[in-house]
Amino acid sequence: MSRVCVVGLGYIGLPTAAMLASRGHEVIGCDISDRVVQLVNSGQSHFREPDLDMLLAAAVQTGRLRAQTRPAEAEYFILAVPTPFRDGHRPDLTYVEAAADSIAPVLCAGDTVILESTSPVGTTELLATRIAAARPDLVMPVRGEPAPDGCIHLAHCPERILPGSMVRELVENDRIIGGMSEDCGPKAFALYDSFVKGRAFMTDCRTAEFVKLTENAFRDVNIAFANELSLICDRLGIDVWHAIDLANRHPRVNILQPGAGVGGHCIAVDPWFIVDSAPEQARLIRMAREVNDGKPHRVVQQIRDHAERFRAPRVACYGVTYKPDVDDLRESPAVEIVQELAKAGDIEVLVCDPWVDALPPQVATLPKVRLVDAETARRQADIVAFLVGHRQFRRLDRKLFLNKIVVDAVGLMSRE
Ligand code: SAJ
Repeated sequence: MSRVCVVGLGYIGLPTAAMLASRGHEVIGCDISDRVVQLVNSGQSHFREPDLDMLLAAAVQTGRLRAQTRPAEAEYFILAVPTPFRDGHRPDLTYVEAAADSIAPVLCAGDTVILESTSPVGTTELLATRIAAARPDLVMPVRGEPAPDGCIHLAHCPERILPGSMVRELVENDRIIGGMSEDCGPKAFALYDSFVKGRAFMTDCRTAEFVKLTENAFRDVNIAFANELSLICDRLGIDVWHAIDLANRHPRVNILQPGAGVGGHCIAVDPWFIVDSAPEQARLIRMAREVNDGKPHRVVQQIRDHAERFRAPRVACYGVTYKPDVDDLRESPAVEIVQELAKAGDIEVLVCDPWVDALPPQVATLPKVRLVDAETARRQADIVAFLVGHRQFRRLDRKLFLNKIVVDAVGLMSRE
């Protein structure tokens, strides 16, 4: 068993830390937030995720996981920090740099540093340069060359787990391990081997970085195709859900589902890293981002068109999270829709979502937005907008909405 320091106790770092502890490793979890550190040390998660609470409580109770605000000495370091973008969709690597700076003082010869954050191509090398600058006494591997004796081992092992199924996918998914040099991959693999049942595939760090970005760009492009079909079907008066269902009866067709837009902190972000690194070549990937980013505005327009006929329109928005059956609000297109609707001040917006117990901060201070239960929303609204297909909404009796104007961005009224 090893001593592992996990830097960043967010959506990826926390389940990973708890999982490692459950397999007998001694885990130090680090986070810059005192609140997160305190919660974790009391065995609680700061977000809802099936099976995580149990895993985490056990990890803390057994003393195998403890959280603190600074990294400590360990044989393995896993960096799971955010990699957002800044203005102009340029990658913002300040969290990776800060994580590198924070571990540098406690690194010892022979340690292994694994970057799990989804990163633009070249980030693992940047990490090496950053650590080398802070610790000139340490030997760093050079990409494509054999690792020198006693060097720091560096690898990119991108996370791939799906919010809502994280604990299961952490164990079952195959992993890509991209070593800085050939000897780095097996070092990282030894740690993952203790809990991953899926297969591990070795490659170099640049390929691993690219593969992860490709996975999310693939999904984004495919969702954009479905969203584009929804715009075309609106124009042609065809039920897009029914049309997709029928098209998917073809053995080689598998169209995804249109929605209110693409949210979350991955698919709406990562494809931009590819566009940023190869702007002239990544035309389809950029276009998919634009189609998906345009979808919330289209939904707002549909609602506004209906609202015109009311003097004081009331719109019920069903769902504000970024996707069904999670409490995660990051980059949520539904929040964007509520915000855009409410900003003009002429529409009253009733928000209902069984997964949240407070209005998202972006809309909480807007004057005409209220959080209500689903039944109140239905009774009081002139227009009902289905924005997220939560399971609680899928169970709603469609007959109750027959006398309402419905804008159904997620096909709740069309599905069998
Ligand atoms: N969505 C649609 N239509 C669909 C599927 C999804 O509109 O048919 C929307 C969702 O409502 C949501 C967004 O797309 O707003 C993204 O949801 P998602 O479930 O497709 O993906 P994420 O962002 O929750 O997680 C993704 C996963 N990547 C892939 O499936 C390729 C996950 O495995 C990654 O670990 C994660 O990104 C990440 O962290 O990168």
